[in-house]
Amino acid sequence: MNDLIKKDMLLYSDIIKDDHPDLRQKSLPANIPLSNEEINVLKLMNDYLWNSYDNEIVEKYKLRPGVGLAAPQIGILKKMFCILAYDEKGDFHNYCIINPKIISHSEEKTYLETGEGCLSVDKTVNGLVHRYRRIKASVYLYDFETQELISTVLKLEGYLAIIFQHEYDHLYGKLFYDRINKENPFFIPENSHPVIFSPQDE
Ligand code: K3U
Ligand code: NI
Repeated sequence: MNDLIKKDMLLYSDIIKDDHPDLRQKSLPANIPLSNEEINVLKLMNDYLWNSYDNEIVEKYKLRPGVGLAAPQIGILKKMFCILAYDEKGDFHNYCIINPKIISHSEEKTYLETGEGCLSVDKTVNGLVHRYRRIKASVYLYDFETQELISTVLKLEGYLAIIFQHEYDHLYGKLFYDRINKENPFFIPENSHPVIFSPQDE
């Protein structure tokens, strides 16, 4: 696949940036069952996200933290991504997603008031990204503990739905800033409402 899979840890420098043509390609489906190489890639991506939550590791290796990472961002054009995040209620989620397909979505949209960022985009891009508030997606989920690959339908809403759609876009060569209204970056359609994060206990 490429030399990355021989590594045992991903660094921020392994993540390609938005001037790289691979980030504009459509990815191919992963093998079902996954090959050992594909499992290694998923593990590297998921570990990067876990390391993002460890301040010591972040400092030591100069990682840029993230809540999601897609295979094309490390130059592997396969339909695979990982999500590791707390939702707006404070519940923790970790998914390794393979061959996703959004099968339905709400009419209602949602957005982050602070806008979106991307580990493949070095600059701050001002503007809002409106995405479906609720989505249903058929996916395969990989569980590293049981080594099981299960086929299921994921139902996500709010912040998790935003992260899913951001990562899903990476599989189709799209970047978050492509979706910002060019004339009025802060335009809010009538059917779009912000994600409200509940205050977290100290
Ligand atoms: O949103 C970020 C974040 C980092 C630490 C704590 C909380 C949030 C960083 S940017 C990010 O995680 C991207 C990662 C990407 F692009 F490489 F996949 C994912 C993302 C950010 C914002 C909205 C949706 C998805
Ligand atoms: Ni991104």
